Amino acid sequence: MTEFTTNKKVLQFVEESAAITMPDKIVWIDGSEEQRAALKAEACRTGELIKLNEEKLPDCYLHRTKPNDVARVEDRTFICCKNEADAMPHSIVKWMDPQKAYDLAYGIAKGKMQGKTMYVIPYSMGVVGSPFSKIGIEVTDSIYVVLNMMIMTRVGKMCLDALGEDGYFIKGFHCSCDIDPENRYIMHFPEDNTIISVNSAYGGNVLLGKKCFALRIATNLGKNEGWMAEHMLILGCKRPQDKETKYIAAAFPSACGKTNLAMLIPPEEFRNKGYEITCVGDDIAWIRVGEDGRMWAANPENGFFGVAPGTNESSNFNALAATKKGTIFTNVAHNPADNTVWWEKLTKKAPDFMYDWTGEPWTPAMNADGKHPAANPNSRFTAPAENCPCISPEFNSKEGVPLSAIMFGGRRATTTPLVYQSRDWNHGVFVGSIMSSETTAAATGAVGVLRHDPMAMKPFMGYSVADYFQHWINMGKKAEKAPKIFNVNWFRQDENGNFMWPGFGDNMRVIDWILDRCDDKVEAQETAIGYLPYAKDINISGADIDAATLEKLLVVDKARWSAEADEIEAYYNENFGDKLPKEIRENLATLKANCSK
Ligand code: GTP
Ligand code: SPV
Ligand code: MN
Repeated sequence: MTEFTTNKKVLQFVEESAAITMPDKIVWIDGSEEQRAALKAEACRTGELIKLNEEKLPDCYLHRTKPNDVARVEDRTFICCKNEADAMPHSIVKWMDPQKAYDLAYGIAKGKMQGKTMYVIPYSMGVVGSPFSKIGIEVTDSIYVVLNMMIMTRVGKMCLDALGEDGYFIKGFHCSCDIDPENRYIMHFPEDNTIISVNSAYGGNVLLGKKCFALRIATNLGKNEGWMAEHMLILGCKRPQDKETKYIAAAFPSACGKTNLAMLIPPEEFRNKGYEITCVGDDIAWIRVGEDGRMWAANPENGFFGVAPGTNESSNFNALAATKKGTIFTNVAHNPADNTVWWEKLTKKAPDFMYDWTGEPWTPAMNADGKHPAANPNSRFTAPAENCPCISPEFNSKEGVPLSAIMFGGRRATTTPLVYQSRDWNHGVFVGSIMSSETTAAATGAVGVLRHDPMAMKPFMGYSVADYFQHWINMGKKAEKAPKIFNVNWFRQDENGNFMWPGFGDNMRVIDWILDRCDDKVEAQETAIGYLPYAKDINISGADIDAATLEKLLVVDKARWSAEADEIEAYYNENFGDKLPKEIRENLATLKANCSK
């Protein structure tokens, strides 16, 4: 049937998918530049892509999705395993019986590729040939998906070669169908290593290597095989006082600053001393315990699917630089004056006339009330990792990088201090488990609502949350030299709703303290929630913050924490009951006792 592979399971999956969707033809994606160029030309012809200014943005394109299809749909995302208890309690992502799910999804997709082409994308998450690498095959009717996958993953025949005759792979079935939000389903079958996505053509719903595979399916693989799949950036930090680059992985919920932290440019004073941050990954980390007892992390992706609004030369110079060539923009505004793109805060002043993300004429006056931005708040760029000026020299390392620290962090206007360190690994797991964050535009639904989001993984765990906590505890036992665990909060607000911490590049000042703690080079104050810095040990010289504000950011308000602990207890009881690991329960008891002292 094809010269690409003789792997019977791959061929069978492609045949079965075609039997359901009935495409006019099937095209295998070989990863070649010729094929990619032809697909881009085809997408421009149909209007799926708009070619942008070749001088200013070479090889860059704009794509608009349907207005009903602009973000992940958590309430339509399902884990489909035989026993409901293996997926639950989960409260955001839902459970569905596998057979029911297959019938439903294949029923919806029946005949939906008639008159269309079905593309077969062989791809690898992770460097092909590395111990981290896992192969996926995605079938799709969308050229946009193909071109995005070619940026976000490693695509081509070498993936089929790596599979050989009998290797296992993750099946991804995507069919755009009618982009009908009422019949949109994102389904995961961890027992069959299968993903099905119907009626969407947006980002995390359809680039199946990303959240669906590298997190929801991979958490299951990791649980069974003894590793971890996490919603984490990975950065390298070189400091003048250290012999080697140190690595940190950090879990923040969607649109809470991973891409920004991963590509951080240190403040001038630090740069002059020789501080440097390099980016290994901005969204997903796969973590294994090495023979040396350390945890080693690798980024399974090959590009960045980053939030556009807010990205500019001063907030994230490196991300912006990464979007200057070979990039696909989704749902940003189009500036016809020079055929480029724009989004909120790209420049201080918006161009006088543009087409907004839906393609309608737009002027700045139309957004006087802030309710009609030119770019969708969840508009994105898909940029090749190799474009990023600060990409880590270890980006393609087969072993990954050894972690010194893990950070958790969310958007918390109150309560959570700028930074604190957990007392030990299990306490760190507790700290991750109690994360809450205000919701963002990255998923459909209300924005700014505080919700529990353990380890920033609530929408991405492929199995029961309590078992996932247990897996974290087990991994800590396995790693003799496990990283130290910290919690950060860049988003504390004052009485007037202004952010108190300058954030962005200035987050270097917190990382500096974290790495000093990892080396036992700085004292800390023991508090009810863990170790906090003494204000004098956070270097704020040259930063736009005064000493009094920093002091406020480092206060542990016991009354607030006591209320928080009660709320956490209710949340645990309601969701996990007896399944909650005892180590987590013990740490909750300690927090409660500390707050009442
Ligand atoms: P996903 O790609 O959805 O997983 O998002 P992300 O976690 O990579 O978030 P990203 O870095 O794209 O940042 C999202 C938003 O948070 C942007 O609007 C940023 O401007 C803002 N942001 C990032 N870092 C900081 C910070 O340190 N302080 C403040 N106040 N805002 C920040
Ligand atoms: C996120 O929402 O965390 C993202 C974007 O990284 S998406 O791929 O759509 O999930
Ligand atoms: Mn993300």
